[in-house]
Amino acid sequence: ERKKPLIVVTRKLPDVIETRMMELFTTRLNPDDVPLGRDGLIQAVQAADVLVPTVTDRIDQAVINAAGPQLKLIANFGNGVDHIDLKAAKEKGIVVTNTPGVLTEDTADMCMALILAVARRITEGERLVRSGRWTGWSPTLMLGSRLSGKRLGIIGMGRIGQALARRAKGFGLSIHYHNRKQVHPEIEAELEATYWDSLDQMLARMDIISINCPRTPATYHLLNARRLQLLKPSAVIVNTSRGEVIDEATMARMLQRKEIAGAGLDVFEQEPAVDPKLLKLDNVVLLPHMGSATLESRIDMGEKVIVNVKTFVDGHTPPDRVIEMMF
Ligand code: 8YV
Repeated sequence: ERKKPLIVVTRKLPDVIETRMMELFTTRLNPDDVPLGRDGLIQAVQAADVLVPTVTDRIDQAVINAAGPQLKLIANFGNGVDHIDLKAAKEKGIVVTNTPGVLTEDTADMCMALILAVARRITEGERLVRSGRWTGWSPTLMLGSRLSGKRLGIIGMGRIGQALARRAKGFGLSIHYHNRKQVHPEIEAELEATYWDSLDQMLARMDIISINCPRTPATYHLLNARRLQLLKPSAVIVNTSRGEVIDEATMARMLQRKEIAGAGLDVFEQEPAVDPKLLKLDNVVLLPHMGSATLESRIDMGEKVIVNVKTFVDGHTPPDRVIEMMF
């Protein structure tokens, strides 16, 4: 009789998902939710037939090389797979899957929340009230900037970018975007979105920039020093994608010098470390990578993982196979 495949899950997942996985497969969970670390990860890939990692597991070439021949599937819990060396996995015949589609709306909500929070100084105002230093209403207290009538430039017009555009339209923002290719004319018409083939030209004209592209070799430091300097000093940046898409140190310096007006950041280059300059600034809103952090998204993501694992274990091609990340 063939041995049942071992599924190793690297982090604590919602209870319903863990219970279901235990019913369906021989599953090794991580109830303490302490990240496995490099050694733990290497042990995991030596034992597992299927690994279920998250964004906090750096699965680089060395980890892939350390994997035993039984490891055939990496079913990522999450959309972005930039923490996985896809090339090394492919060379070893390991299939990689992700969880697209189910976190779109929640992540777009978070983009919108960050845009509002920065423009209307929501967290700054909250800090003032909690500090006990609020002395009462004044005509000039905490003046932010109006959203309606402003221009939003979306970098990466995939599912999340489009979901953000729908929301932003409702707030009276005009929608602009840069993408590797123009989206379908019907979608463009629905969103009343203007396509910019030139990212540089778009950057120079926007009031708000939102990063909604994956982190790929092509998008590493896409907003580098040169491009950040193209922004208007009144511009605001929002990032719910990956920290590495922006040169964080340069952005922090420019925010400090008011060369960029503000930023709403859910992701950072060296999570959980944040550029210390950012921590001191009132014109930035900082969140701990919680774009898709709703119970509903987490359960849907877990269900996607289960379908991918089950389909693969049953001998078929899993629905969410990732060949490469595109931008
Ligand atoms: C997750 C994310 O929280 O899906 C992604 O790419 O960044 C988030 O939804 C995290 O990656 C889970 O691994």
